[in-house]
Amino acid sequence: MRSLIVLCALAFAVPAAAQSTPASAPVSARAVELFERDWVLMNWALKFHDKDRDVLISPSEAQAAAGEFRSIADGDSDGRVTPGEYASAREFILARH
Ligand SMILES: [Ca+2]
Ligand SMILES: [Ca+2]
Repeated sequence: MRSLIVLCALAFAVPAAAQSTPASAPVSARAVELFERDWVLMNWALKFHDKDRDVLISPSEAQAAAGEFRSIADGDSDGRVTPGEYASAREFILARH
């Protein structure tokens, strides 16, 4: 009985794990990643969305580019880009631009 109480005390003594899941990255940061991962998309984004022509995709430029990419890629307009849709949009961009 006593050991149980000690265990409980220990359990409460351990600070609540400060491991709260990190807030999901802002959309713009993820948009930048999308282009950093894929040079085809990066070239396309630089060509059409590098508004200040510094040859860098800033978060706001990435967001605009990602928005356009999504509208190109989302063939069935369900609001999500599946890997298949992503691949065909990539092909489309590669062939056309
Ligand atoms: Ca730029
Ligand atoms: Ca879709």
